[in-house]
Amino acid sequence: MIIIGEKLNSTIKEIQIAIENADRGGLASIAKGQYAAGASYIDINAGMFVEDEPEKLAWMATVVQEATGAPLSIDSPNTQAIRRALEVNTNPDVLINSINGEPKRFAEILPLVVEYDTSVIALCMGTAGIPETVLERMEIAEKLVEDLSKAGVRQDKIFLDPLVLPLSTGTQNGNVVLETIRQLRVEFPKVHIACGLSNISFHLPARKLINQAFLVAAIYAGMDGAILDPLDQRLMSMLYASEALFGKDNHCKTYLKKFRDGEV
Ligand code: THG
Repeated sequence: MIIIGEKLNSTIKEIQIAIENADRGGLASIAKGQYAAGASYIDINAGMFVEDEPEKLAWMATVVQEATGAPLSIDSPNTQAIRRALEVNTNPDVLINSINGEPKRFAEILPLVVEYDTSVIALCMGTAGIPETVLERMEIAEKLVEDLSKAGVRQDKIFLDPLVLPLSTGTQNGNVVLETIRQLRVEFPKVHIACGLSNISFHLPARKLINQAFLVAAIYAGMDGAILDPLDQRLMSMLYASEALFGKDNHCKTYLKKFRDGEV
């Protein structure tokens, strides 16, 4: 499972304050914690700083790299901010979060993917926003994979994000995303599938419980990446148990190791 650590996001108040105060130590310790807890990528997001986003995101990239050397997931709607973060990035393994089927966004981000030889999260949405149906998401995913492949992006550098809508706004929203994952896995065996977990539980109590149940089902459906909080030990335990259960952990090696290390 490719884990993208979500904690360094300016929508979290504590992180926003740490960025405002240029608190290197604070950010560095959360980055180190996530990396030690098994994150493959550290997501950085400075979206709350609309005007200063490019500068803040580049600063976050520098701090995280100096603290951990970890691969970054550069999370921004702002092309200039992504470019600034890529300019200071030193790890050849880097993920742009994200591109989508909207022609303007696609045309802006693709040159960065190619120039910096990055991996990229491709959202299953186009100009009309997040589609209601599985079929519409599949059609967008097909075009994204085709267009990225034509530009020379290898399939194992593409992460399709089926996009998660809250259960609180639609009873079938869980089924829609799980069925999208299942069909994506059949159609694109070599492409990664990753999504953020927490949208599913928006506006519900005991959110972590719903997020955990969703994680198990999504792994079963074929998801092999997730944007989550790797410092949440219960969630990570559920992840290791699920990978063992669904035949993704040879001889339960990872599960056993995590148990011995006291992480499960
Ligand atoms: N897909 C892609 N990128 C994304 C998302 C996605 N980036 C943003 C978001 N969704 C994923 N990142 C976060 C970051 C923080 C929180 C939720 C999603 C968050 N954190 C709280 C905290 O840590 O204090 C609470 C965590 C919790 O509920 O346990 O809310 O879907 N491509």
